[in-house]
Amino acid sequence: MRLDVVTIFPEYLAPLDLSLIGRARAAGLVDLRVHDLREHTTDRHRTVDDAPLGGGAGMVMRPEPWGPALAEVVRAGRADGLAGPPHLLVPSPAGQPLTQQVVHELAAQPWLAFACGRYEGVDERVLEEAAEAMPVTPVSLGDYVLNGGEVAVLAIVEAVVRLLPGVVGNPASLVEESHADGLLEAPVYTRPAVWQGREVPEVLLSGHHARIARWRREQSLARTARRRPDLLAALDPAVLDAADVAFLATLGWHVHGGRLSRR
Ligand code: 6GU
Repeated sequence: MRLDVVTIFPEYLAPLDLSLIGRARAAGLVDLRVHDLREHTTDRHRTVDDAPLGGGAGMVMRPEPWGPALAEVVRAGRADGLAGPPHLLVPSPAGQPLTQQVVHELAAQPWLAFACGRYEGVDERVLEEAAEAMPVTPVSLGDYVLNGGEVAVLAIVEAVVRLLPGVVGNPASLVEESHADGLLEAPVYTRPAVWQGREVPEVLLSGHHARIARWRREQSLARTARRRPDLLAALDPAVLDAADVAFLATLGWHVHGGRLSRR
């Protein structure tokens, strides 16, 4: 997978040399390139921002350097034999929420590019113009505000790259984790069986695989009901078996009109 990141702070992306992502890059599974937007400024002060037209607080990223910066990303990818264009992601608190489902869709793409905004955001015409040449998706990590897109890109790249074949050592771990099936995962434990007087749930030491699977399933349902009732309400009841439905009823959740709800 090819990844291009355009930013005014290339150093912010340094952690992508580390750990699992760093190894995936070294192994040639991902070709990640970071580009400095300021290389595409033409004025003496290498200005990338200006005041918002119409007034308001903060600064907006000027459009001028973005055209050539994105054109250079596309040109270089083509020269490297990519059947372009890339899918351009624009991190923004005003973007569409990034979910594990979206992450899976992104992991299936051959080429992603990221336009990191700082300040109050990027002049909207940059996105309009880019959208004539490539798919453009503003994405958000959640309902809070970061100072710029760089930290979001770190998160998005990690979420996507770990799904690529060969990156995570044991692919089974991707199936059991939170959000794989629309639920939060059950709590996990390791040795020692007693720590600070606290015991690991006895069922996990029983060796009884069916009982363990049922316990984990119920922990997963109960935790999701408590922490993320929105996920439970969005779940397709078709993924529930009779034991799930009976357990959820003990928590006050019932299937009604093809949906789960708490009554
Ligand atoms: Cl993707 N970018 C910024 N700047 N702030 C955010 C965000 C993204 N997601 C949540 N807050």
